Order: sequence, then structure tokens, then C-alpha cells
Amino acid sequence: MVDLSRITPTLENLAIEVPSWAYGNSGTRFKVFQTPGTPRTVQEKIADAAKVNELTGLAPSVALHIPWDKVEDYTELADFAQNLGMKLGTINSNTFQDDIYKFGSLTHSDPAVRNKALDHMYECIDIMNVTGSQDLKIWLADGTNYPGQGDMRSRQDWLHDSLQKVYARLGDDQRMVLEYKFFEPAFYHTDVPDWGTSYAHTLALGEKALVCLDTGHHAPGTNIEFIVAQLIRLGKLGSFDFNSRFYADDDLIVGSADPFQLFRIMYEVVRGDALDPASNVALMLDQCHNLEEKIPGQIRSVLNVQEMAARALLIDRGALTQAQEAGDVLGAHALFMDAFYTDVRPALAEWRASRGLSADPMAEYRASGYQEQINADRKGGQQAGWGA
Ligand code: PSV
Ligand code: MN
Ligand code: MN
Repeated sequence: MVDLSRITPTLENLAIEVPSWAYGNSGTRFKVFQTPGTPRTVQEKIADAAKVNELTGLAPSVALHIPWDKVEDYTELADFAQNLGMKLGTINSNTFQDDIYKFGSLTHSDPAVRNKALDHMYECIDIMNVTGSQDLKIWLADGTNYPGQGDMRSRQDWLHDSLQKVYARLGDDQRMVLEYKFFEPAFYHTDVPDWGTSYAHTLALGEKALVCLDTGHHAPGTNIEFIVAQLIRLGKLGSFDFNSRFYADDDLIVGSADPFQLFRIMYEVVRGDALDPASNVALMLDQCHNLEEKIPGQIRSVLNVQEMAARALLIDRGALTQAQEAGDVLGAHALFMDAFYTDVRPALAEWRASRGLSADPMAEYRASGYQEQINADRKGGQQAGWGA
């Protein structure tokens, strides 16, 4: 069995934030299937996230999406989470579901619409002040479908003005993470389509503004690990939204479509010291479980990240540097691949058990009876974004 002792101090710090919406029903524009046991309230979503954390020790915080997870009293909600050993994490804003945003939100030509979107961002910051959340995540659906439809250049200026206003509201310990996505729902142009645009805007704002990299938001063939390396190098990688894609923004289980890509990304995370909590690079999931049960889907996801982090940490970096500098192309490649092909699962299971966690969280979840219990208790579980 592979010896993990060199890397377990780093693995111990691994924390992956789970999204509240992963526990709700979701689907495609064709059909949203109902899954038994689906949460009816945000409290039930947090309880499910706590189950994932209990079994894996990997997921101590849950991201909220406003207004999907809107409640009267966020102090009460934070206390509720704390009693389950959970923290409330990133607050995700939502300026993509109201009719008023049909032609844009923070980039809209009409100041009244931009102000409405700004009010929503301020509301999210007010919530962060109560929940103690560090990050406000902004993903914009803004864009156009036809050449000529909008003034792309002015929209960048309006975006900058809007973001500056949001930035000015952030507290000293709060951050804004600006997420990019190359297309969808807009099909001609998107106002924040790529890391460069997100970087340019966050750089102009200041050090509390950072980029959020969603692994599913790139064109096929994009070298995502290069972007990771570059953003870490520039000190501008705020967070990850992990998921897998075969085609577009599929939001499938991270590491399922292309485990090697996840390994390559985790290697750059390790290479950039971004597993060190001091780096403050937040690892999050952004996934939907359309067909599979949600809790085991989330357990599988955080375990996949842990497994690929372990493999990436196993790379002999000293030997790799030597091979690279000696121009030993195949030697360097072999060192990289050796780590990727190392099966860390038995050693990780043993290590988990040695820490009082479940050796096999998937099996333990199945045996726990939790799923049967929630299937019986929860009737009429909701769609991920019902509150909107
Ligand atoms: C839409 O593409 C999206 O999946 C973004 O990735 C956001 O992070 C997420 O929705 C929640 O708003
Ligand atoms: Mn995302
Ligand atoms: Mn997405």
C-alpha cells in the first residue's frame, strides 16, 4: 500500500465547500426529475451537507444561493448550521431569474436595472455580515444573442462601474469572486466570458476582488490547469467551482468525466501552494445531481477531489524539476504519470479510519439508513431554485 505519511498533514487541511443547490432537484430544460428525500427547506439542505461532512470530514461548509435560500433570520440559520458542525460559506448572488434582467443586470444600459441588481448584491453582503461568510460570488448571465444587439464596449464600462459599487460595500475580511463562463444563456457574446475578462475587472477593483474558476466553463480543449497556474501566480485565484463536463456546462460529478484533468488541475494547485489554508483559495463544488441521489453524489465528489489531491501531492517534485531541467522529456512525463496511476484509495481508506472517519463513506452512507429516513420523512422536495 502506498505510504501517505508525507502528505497527510496537507490532506488534513483539505476542505471542500458544498453548494446548497446540489441537494435540490435539478435537471435539464426538458425535465426536472423528482428524487425521493429531496430537502424542502434550506435547513434540510444543510442537514444533508452535514451528513456528507460527517462521513468524509471533507465538507465543513455549505454555500448559499440568494434568493433560493432566503430566510427571515440568518443568525438563526448560522446557529442551526453550527449545531450540525457546519459553517455557512459563500453567498451566491442571483441576477438571472427576474424578467427585469432579460437584457442584462450589472451590464444593463438602463441605470434603474443596474441599481436593482446592485441592491441585490448589497442584500447579499448584508447576509454575509450576519452569517460571517467571506465570499460574495457573482456569476452573471449577462450577454447578447445577436451581433449588434448590445454595445459590448459600453457594457464593460457599466460592469466596471457596478462592480466598483459592490466592491466599496465589502468589509475588510470580505471578498468578491467574479466567475466567468464562455457562453450560455447568451449565445453570441457574454459579458464575463473568460478568465482574462474576470482578471481585468478584479485587478481594476483591488485585492479583495478575485477570480472564480468553474471547471465546466471553458471551451473544449482548453488547458484549464494553465489558467489555474497563471491565476495562482498572479495572486488572483479566489475560488474553484468544481464539476465535470463532457460537452458544455454539464455540472456532473467532479473527476467523473476526466479524472486526469482533475489530477492536472490539482497538481497546479499543489505546485502553487494553494492547498495551504493561508493561500485562501476556496475549493467548492458547483454541481447538480439530475439522475443520481444527491447525498452519495456529493460524497463521491468530495472523495474524488481528495483522491486526486493525494495523487498530485505524491508527485516527486524534486525529481520532476531535475528531469525538467535536464530536458528529460519522457522521464519528467513518467514521474507525472506514475503519481496519476498510483491507486491511493486503500491507503486513504485506512487513513480516514485512523482519524475516526468512515473508511468507506459511500458504503457507510448506504448502511446508515439516512436515505430511507429522509425518503419517508420528506414529501414534496423542491427544485433547486424554487425560492426564486
Ligand atoms: C450557471 O452556469 C452556474 O452554474 C454558475 O456556474 C454559478 O456558479 C451557478 O450557476 C450558481 O449560480
Ligand atoms: Mn459555477
Ligand atoms: Mn455553471
